[in-house]
Amino acid sequence: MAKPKGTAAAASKVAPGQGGELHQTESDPRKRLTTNHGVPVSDDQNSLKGGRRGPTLLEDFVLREKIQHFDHERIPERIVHARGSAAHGYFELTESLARYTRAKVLTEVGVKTEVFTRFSTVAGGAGSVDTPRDVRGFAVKLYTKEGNWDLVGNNIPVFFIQDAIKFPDLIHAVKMEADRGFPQAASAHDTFWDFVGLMPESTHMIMWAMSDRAIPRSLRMIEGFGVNTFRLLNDKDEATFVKFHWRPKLGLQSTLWDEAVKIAGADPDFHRRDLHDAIAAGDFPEWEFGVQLLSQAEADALPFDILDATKVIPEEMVPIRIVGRMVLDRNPDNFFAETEQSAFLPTNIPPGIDVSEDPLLQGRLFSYQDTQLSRLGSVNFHQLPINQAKGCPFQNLQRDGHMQTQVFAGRANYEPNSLAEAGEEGGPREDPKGGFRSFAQPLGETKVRLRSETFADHYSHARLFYRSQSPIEQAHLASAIVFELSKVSLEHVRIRVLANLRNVDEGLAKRVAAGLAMDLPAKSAPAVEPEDMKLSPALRIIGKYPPTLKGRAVGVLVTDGADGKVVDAVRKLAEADGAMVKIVAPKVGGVTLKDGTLLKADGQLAGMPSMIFDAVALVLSKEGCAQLLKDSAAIDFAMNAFVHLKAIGFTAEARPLLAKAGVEDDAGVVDIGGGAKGFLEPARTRQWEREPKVRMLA
Ligand code: HDE
Repeated sequence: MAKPKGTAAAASKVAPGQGGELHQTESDPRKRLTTNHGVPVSDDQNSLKGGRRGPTLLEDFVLREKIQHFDHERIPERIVHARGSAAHGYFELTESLARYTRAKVLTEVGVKTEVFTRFSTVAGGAGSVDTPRDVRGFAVKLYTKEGNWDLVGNNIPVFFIQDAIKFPDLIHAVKMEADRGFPQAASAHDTFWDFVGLMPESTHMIMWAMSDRAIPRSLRMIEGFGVNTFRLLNDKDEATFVKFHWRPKLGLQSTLWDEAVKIAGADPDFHRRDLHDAIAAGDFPEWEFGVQLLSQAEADALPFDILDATKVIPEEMVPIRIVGRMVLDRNPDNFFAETEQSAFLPTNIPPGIDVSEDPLLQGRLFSYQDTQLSRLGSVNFHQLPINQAKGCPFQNLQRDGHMQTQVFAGRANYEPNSLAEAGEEGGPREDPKGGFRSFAQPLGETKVRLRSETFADHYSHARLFYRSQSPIEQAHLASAIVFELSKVSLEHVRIRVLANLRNVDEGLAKRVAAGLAMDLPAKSAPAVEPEDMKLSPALRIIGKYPPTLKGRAVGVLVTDGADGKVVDAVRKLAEADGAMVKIVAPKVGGVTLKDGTLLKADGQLAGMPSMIFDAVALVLSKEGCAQLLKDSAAIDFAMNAFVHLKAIGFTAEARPLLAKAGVEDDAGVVDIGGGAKGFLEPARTRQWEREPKVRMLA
């Protein structure tokens, strides 16, 4: 190989891109590139070599430091809830709970408390997609004046298991199978359903996980629940049981299964992008904060045990009191430093809030503190900026450890001490009155390793959930179980699940068996016969979101020669109702409209399929439509909008495309050539009555 010509000095100046203008020398010390130890760097483009074409020298500490730091950039991902998206915001109390608690965050009306909220999927890895069928984590860190309060919840109010000792088994079963390393971010496989079939206590949670709640439309449209029962403690140390709730202002909304699967391909970051973009656009997501409060006597009177996290307290039984709100109004500046390094601990509770004896919660009290050590690598993880107690300083006599960032002055690192008597700083002291106190729960029972008999009913609440759903939701739920069990290769596992389902609802078991083309097996024997509870319509999704386009997206597909007036009319109408409108065109540069003006596109057709919109409009010219008939992306655009039960507005020129995509006329397919008004009503909701025409449900 011929040596390049030129002198060594000339060669050393050649930067990637040749221009060198982005790599100018910086003499201002505040802007100068340095090593981690502050040594200014003269050349960030070339390593130090033994000659122009010679080997790189070990001496090159600039190169070594840069590469070494890069080599160690990744830290272990969370063992569960690895994939997450987060935002900053504030919590504001609207009604004081002073009668029940002395926690200032719940007594000082109008005071804004800074929060950091992280949403997550549970089973998938950090790089998995946003829309699998899964529970969503809903973890809120409130930086209160009395220390951080981490309300580490989910979007489903119950859980799979009753005792923390089963958590590693549950997670091993649901994650990718141990020998083959798949499936990723999916519960539809042998080991998960094997565990479920053998653990009837998971049945209630399975109903929720198979419902459309597990395939949310947006993180801005999920509910949040503290799940475990906590206590509030007032000034007199009197206790009240409490369940915590978050309610999205945009209403609870979901996708359809076929849609969620296709979104995963179209935009794996669908939820992360949606949250980020909404906040960036100033459309801040908001939740109401609510509590269900119960005295000991009220808890004792319930026909189930509130310490059992597989049970829900229907709001028809104990109403939810809305006492505050949370607004997320700022995106993180740095994903790693904030979203990734945030550490949530159910043990972070200010004075006036306390845990209960729920055996699931009790295990969590250990796990979260512990797991940070392998993930963040140091007992000082609370000193990371995102985890610091910002509302009040932390001060104690714990010292040193890996990555200690504090410089503690003085000798007071033990207590009691009398250093103050000699004029030295004596250090912080305990506060018996204002400090955290645990509820004086009388114990005094014999040590046992068993499950309370009050936890034995595994089916009444599953039945309550299933029977409380609307017919559409019941069909979706049954179909979800059919889908998941169809991916289970072990027949005995499917049979066991079916046998358990008969305890929930015979109709459900029959539907699932028919969907699998399997015989219905004998009913499994429940530990306790389930009871019929009063149905709870509040457990439904349908009807829980207002008919509005607020927070949703409308996609307008256009071609050259399209009528700009129709595009404008759709945009005006949808934006006035709160929607974000995106122009989709065959080419990203945009289209030339009928009147000769250029309309810029927000995205190209193949990259902006209709799955990512809540309603679509097809504003085409005759020639444009003729072109699109040859493009499967265009046909899919219309077909998917139709089968995902979305409103489709169209101009007459788009008719051939609709026909080719199999779109049939119904109330949601609206001619907007003469005016867009008729498009609004159907666009605000899904066309449920269309579903039987486009999908075979169980
Ligand atoms: Fe978690 N869970 N969990 N979990 N959990 C974790 O902690 C655990 C449970 C929840 O955005 C881990 O920091 C046990 C219920 C959320 O960073 C780990 C048990 C609920 C997040 C852990 C449960 C949750 C986690 C992994 C059964 C709803 C993400 C990383 C006893 C109330 C927080 C971490 C974030 C994360 C343990 C059950 C919610 C391993 C042992 C029930 C939202 O500590």
